[in-house]
Amino acid sequence: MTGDIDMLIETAGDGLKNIAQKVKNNQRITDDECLLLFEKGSLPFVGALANYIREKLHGDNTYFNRNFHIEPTNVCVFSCHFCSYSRLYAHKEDGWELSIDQMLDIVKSYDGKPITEVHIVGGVHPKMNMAYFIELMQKIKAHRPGLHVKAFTAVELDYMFRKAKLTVTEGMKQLHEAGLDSLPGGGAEIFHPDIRNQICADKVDAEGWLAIHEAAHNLGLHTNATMLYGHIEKYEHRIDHMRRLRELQDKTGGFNTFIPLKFRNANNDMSHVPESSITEDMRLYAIARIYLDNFAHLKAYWPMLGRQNAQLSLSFGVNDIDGTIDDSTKIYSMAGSEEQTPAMSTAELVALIKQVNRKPVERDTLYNVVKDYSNVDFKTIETVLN
Ligand code: V47
Ligand code: SF4
Repeated sequence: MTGDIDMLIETAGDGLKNIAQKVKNNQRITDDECLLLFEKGSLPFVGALANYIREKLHGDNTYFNRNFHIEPTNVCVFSCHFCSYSRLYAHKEDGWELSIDQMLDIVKSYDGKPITEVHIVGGVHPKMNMAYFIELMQKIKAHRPGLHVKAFTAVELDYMFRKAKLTVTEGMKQLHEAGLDSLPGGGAEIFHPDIRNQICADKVDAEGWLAIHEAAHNLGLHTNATMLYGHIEKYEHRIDHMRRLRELQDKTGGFNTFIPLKFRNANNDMSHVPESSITEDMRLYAIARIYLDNFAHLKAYWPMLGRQNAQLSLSFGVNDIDGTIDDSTKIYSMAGSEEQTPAMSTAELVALIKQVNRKPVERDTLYNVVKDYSNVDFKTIETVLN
């Protein structure tokens, strides 16, 4: 591994040589250096550096978890141009809204199954308020206290807290007491106002998103961070986005993982914008791994990227491919992602990771190891699959 990086340092051009040397010395790269990577770093160059970091941090370990999603509604008061999923009314077209009992029934359908997390996010429904979600949290916890509840993007929370006239800290405290354990990373999109105002002008801004995550971190909750990339943003906007995340992480240490989300262009107002290439996707993963030196984990969300590209990403800095999920998540299938019914069994996930010679490790939401599958015989897994 050290040999490989020495070779990169020797053969790279001037600016890139310094970056490779910094990576070897465990030093942070600057925004200008990050821009140089985006503009001049070849796929093999950034890939090798990112893989060096990935293997130093995690060896071959590749994490996944066993989770399921609940999407309470796709009715949404906002109108993000990239969104293929939201509807104005539940009773028209393919809109839906779930009652608390319907959501509880989904939770109950996993009784007896070794699931560790439920991921709850959806549209911002004008009638689903704090009281509604507090009751939902309490009922889920009463039914299955050990289930980790990762729920609500900062966009949903901002709307809920403002409507309830609560400060961010007070609102977060109330939800936490009711059973909320951590926050997913959605709603971040691109922080820079020049882009944000063009793609999702009416929802919470960068400062609001970051304040909500900071308040969660201060209460001891961990959260994730995403970035919706590959549409109208420039490299500078990606760097600005990651810089804000790196700064907050320096302050709180509360982020678990960074999840780049590739823009998919089916059935939305931005269908004329071409999607990024796989090469650009892999370069982005690698550069994010190099730049975000204070994030322990980098996740590729396989339902969005597709299984084979998720496998590929494991050589470009990614060490987590999310979970088993199930087919209840519609936000990506409606935007034209590879996976129309995203579901993978544990055996399939393990096989996918082993196929590219990495070690599958089941984790919980907070990255505690649940089970190491590295010594489970591949043939046994294939037998399970066939
Ligand atoms: O914020 C919406 C994205 C996000 C499109 O924290 C789109 O573990 C691509 O954040 N093309 C919500 N992306 C989902 C999310 C998430 C997903 C998986 C895991 C975690 C986690 C968080 O979905 C939105 C938006 O950025 N999105 N439309 C689209 N057309
Ligand atoms: Fe609503 Fe989220 Fe879609 Fe924006 S991305 S319109 S906030 S559901």
